Amino acid sequence: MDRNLALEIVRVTETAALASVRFMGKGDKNGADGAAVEGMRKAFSSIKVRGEVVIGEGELDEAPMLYIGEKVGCGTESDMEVDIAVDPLDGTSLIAKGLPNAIAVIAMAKKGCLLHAPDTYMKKMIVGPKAKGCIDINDSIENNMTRVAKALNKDICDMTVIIQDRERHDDIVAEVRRLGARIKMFGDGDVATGIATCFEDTGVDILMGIGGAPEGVITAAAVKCMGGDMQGILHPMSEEEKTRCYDLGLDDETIGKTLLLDDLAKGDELFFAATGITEGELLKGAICYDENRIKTHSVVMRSKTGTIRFVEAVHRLDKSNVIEELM
Ligand code: VTB
Ligand code: MG
Ligand code: MG
Repeated sequence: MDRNLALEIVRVTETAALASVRFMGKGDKNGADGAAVEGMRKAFSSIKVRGEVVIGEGELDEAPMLYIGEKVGCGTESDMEVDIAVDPLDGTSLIAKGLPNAIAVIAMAKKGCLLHAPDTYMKKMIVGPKAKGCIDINDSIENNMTRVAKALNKDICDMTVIIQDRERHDDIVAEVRRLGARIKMFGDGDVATGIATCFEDTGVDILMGIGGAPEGVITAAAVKCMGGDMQGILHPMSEEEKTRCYDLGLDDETIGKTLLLDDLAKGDELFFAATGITEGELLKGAICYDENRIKTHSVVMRSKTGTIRFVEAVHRLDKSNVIEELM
């Protein structure tokens, strides 16, 4: 895959962020989400790939744009066929309140390399590169923490576990407290927090808990690029969610299967990009300088070389047709 696609996809997440940041703190989740989706889709039209959305905003009948199965990109016969997974705005409730960690994300891979995850939950365990090979989602928290602590050359009590603040995680929280490790809770957005485990400067060592399955696949693409590790198990929480799994051809056995990093994001032809919308652990948010200029902060990665780039960009609203149309 052309390495420059990495830089192309940053434009896509940047545009989503620019479009949705206007909704910061306005209490309008749907408005912010709609703007991000529209921004992302517009930016896609100039990317030379033959893309198919495998993780998007839902089925055709429920999502007008970036629906699963939608063809995106302006590629022709000679251009690469790719799988695309998007979350134009991960953290709609975050942006609605102006809280940290809302991001626009995209993962792209050679066709067939991203798991077509149903819209349900996923149990996840994620660590950074130093602890690769040390996690087993079916083993106890204590055993996992012991192995990871050893790999990180830390005591368990100096480890920080990042957990989404939900009742469903009460057991995990209690067990981590019993073991004496630190906890950092977050309200929403487990793509940003999952990725944080792979950057030592965030101080976050491991993510545990149940979040969105689509977000899980997107996170896996980034974790792969960074050399970290992740395991997941699909975790439907209602009959309706189970039906969604069956509709995708999954049976009970497959639903309960442990998904390794390579099952989530296969191979070595993966790209990932994220742009901060509100400020976060890893990325600053989109900042409005004046009526014509907004600055964005993004990260873009490519698995083949493992290059991680942080891209700061100042966007001139008066000089870009795409962006101007969105404002
Ligand atoms: C998860 C997580 C997302 O929403 O989907 C979560 O993956 C939903 O959990 O990053 P609840 O149903 O308990 O709210 C996010 O945090 C934001 O979309
Ligand atoms: Mg979203
Ligand atoms: Mg999301």
